[in-house]
Amino acid sequence: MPDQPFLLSDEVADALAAGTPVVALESTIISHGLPRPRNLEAARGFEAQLRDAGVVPATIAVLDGVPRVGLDARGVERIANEDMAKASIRDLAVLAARGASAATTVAATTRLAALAGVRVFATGGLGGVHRGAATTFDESADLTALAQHPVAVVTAGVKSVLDIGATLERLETLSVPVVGYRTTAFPSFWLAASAFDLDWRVESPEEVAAILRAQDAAPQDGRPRPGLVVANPVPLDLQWDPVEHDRVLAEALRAAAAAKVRGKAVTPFLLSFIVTASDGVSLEVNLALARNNVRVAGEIATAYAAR
Ligand code: PSU
Ligand code: MN
Repeated sequence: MPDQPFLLSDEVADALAAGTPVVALESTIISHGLPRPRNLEAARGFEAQLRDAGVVPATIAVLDGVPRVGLDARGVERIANEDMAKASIRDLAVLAARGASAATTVAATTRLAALAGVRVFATGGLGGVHRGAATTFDESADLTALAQHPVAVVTAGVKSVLDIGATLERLETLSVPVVGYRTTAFPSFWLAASAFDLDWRVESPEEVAAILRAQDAAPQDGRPRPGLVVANPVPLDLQWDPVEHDRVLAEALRAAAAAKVRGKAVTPFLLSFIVTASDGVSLEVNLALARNNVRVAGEIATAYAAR
């Protein structure tokens, strides 16, 4: 068993020591959220996008039992091409004991980023409260992870396959702040808006960095420090056609119910069903919104590092 809870790559360790901006990237979007071979292209693309902006990428995954913050090229290939489990926070110890590999969800990535001292994280869409959660209790650990770790996640809202209203209510209860990035409408992943409005709108990376610094300056009384949700809508001209979106979504929810998909298989099932049922259109939108999140996260990390 490893004697360290996680391993930092040399590149990420050097960046953190030097105060160079770093952005965490999750691996479940690569292993379970995007189809091969576009997933490997995407994983490499997100890293290249950050490097081009002078930001060090920290892609996070568990390889052979060891949580890694920052992967080498081989590690990036492994998360894209190996069949690995999808790991939340609770799975980390089991993986360590078995020496097994897994992609990390937003929850597990948030925790590992926090342990490493990475303050900004880019994902595609945050997990949340599933429809029917009142009876299934299916609520992503992404929400509780953000209540307990000081990491800002840049997300295109949550997928419309979730119960968006309930997700926002839970974030309120959990005291996780949510700000709209140049919007007052909470985005719904493939669409730039949803029916839900936000209290706070920010206009610039500097404004987000100021919120992070204010969080850092808050009294530390032993209570877990919360993160921040930066809701960053897909650009309007790149969003999915709303009519097609509604049609395919309804079909996907019916298919998931018919196939009796449950628990952590629900999100990957819906995403892959929707890619097929939309003839790949949803995939292009998914990649576009993820790139947009990586870009904004890089800008926020840069503003935050410029202290
Ligand atoms: N949203 C996406 N693509 C994804 C995910 C969410 O558009 O791949 C992944 C993220 O890793 C997120 C996880 O943390 O799904 C949530 O899974 P669950 O609903 O089982 O908690
Ligand atoms: Mn779940």
